[in-house]
Amino acid sequence: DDTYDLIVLGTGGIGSAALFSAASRGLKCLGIDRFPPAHDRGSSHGESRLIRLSYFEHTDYVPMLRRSYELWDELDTTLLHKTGGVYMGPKDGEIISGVLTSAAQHKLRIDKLHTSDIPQYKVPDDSIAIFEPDAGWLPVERCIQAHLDQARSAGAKHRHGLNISGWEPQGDAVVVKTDAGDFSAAALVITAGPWSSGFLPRLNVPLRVERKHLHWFRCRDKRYRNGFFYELPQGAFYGFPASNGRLKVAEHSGGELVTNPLSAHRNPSPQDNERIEDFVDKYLPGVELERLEHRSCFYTRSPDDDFILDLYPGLHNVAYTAGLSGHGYKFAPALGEILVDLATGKGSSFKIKFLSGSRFK
Ligand code: PYC
Repeated sequence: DDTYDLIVLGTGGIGSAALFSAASRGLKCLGIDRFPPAHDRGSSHGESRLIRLSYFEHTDYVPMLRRSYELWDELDTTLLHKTGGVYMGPKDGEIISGVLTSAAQHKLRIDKLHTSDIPQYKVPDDSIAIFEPDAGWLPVERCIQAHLDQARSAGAKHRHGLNISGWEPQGDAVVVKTDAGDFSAAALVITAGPWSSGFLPRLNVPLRVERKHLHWFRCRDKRYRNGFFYELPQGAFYGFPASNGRLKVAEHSGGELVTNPLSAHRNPSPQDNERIEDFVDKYLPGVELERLEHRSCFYTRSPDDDFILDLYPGLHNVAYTAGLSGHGYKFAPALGEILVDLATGKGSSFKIKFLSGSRFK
């Protein structure tokens, strides 16, 4: 029978978590995706994602992050690597002032560092460094696989390799149309990443898909044990603890606009390479300028870089998130839970008004 309590359209980073949340509450649910689990065509691949609690982007993300920390541990205690994170930037810059504001409002643990404590990171003269012990990283592909495996163990169906042509409300239900037939459910969660605009015609908010480059440089220096995030005049850069003689580093800012994520080329331009090499050269003195690997992924940016998380206009049983703007993966379990709550009429106990789809009007 192809009728479900809930369907998840798109089982990448966030959809896999929504499917798990739905299945673990005993809902009869189906996840559908065009690509196989933990694929590299969207925004949730490339070994690792940062997780941080003292959130500089907005203080209202913090309660959702606390919930995510709990849920990551419930899913599998080996996923979240709490290595601590170092933030570096001007005192009144976006990152440092945002971290301090969130820490003060939510009473979070942070420590000011002396730049001499962290010689492996070069801190510009006008900047300060803050350590957050609760920050760390997540092995993104393993996390997606864990959500899907545990969703299936709890009874969810998962189908990939299906082209989804669209969805529509039909009476009280919602029908998802695919090249393998139609599937119907009482509720729908849409988590389509860079393909969101095509599945959310009534959202009417421009989403910009940008290509971002991930680089792994040789690093034999054992002092790189933390996640890190730099705000510099030339842009924002971040990276991970070194492991197996490699350190992953990337630029959060910049990136080319992409019109079709499926056909977009994946290569860094000479300028992309120059920017990352210049960053590594100037700010990570123990990292060697030998690049061992490169991959690319996409950010889907909302107009203000905050997530969009809401019910679909005019429907009480269709919830979506889109425009996670390159900082969403760490929230996956909390977002999955909130999306299922919204689509099943429970509302949310989190403050999510600042993420509403109508805030741009
Ligand atoms: O959310 O921490 C983050 C992040 C860093 C770079 C991209 N996203």
